[in-house]
Amino acid sequence: MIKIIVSIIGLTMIGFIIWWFFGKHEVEEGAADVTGHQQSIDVEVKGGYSPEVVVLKQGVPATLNFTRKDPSSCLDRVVFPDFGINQALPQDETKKVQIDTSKAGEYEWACGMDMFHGKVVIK
Ligand SMILES: [Cu+2]
Repeated sequence: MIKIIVSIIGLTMIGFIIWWFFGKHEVEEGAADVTGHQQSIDVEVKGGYSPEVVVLKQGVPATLNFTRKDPSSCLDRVVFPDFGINQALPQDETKKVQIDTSKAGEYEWACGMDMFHGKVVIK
């Protein structure tokens, strides 16, 4: 009887581990609004980034409007290593981050401690 219980617990844990590593964690994607020769998108910062993936049009100057609604100091900076951007995000203020869209590609951003991540896709 004990053996059966132990096996069931073991299988449940294995199942959980498989789900944790291989399960689909949904990624929210958003495309910037293009108006004339400008594009912009709002990104909410709250326990992560929403949307987490931002799609931009190549060659159109882009602005990401970050608004931090999370009191945690973990998210009080946003860093784009590829663009040399390290922007402070005061709580409940919207900070504009200009992105150079001249080169297509995927560029990651992160919080100041590199714990939360987002991505800009330029195409
Ligand atoms: Cu952090």
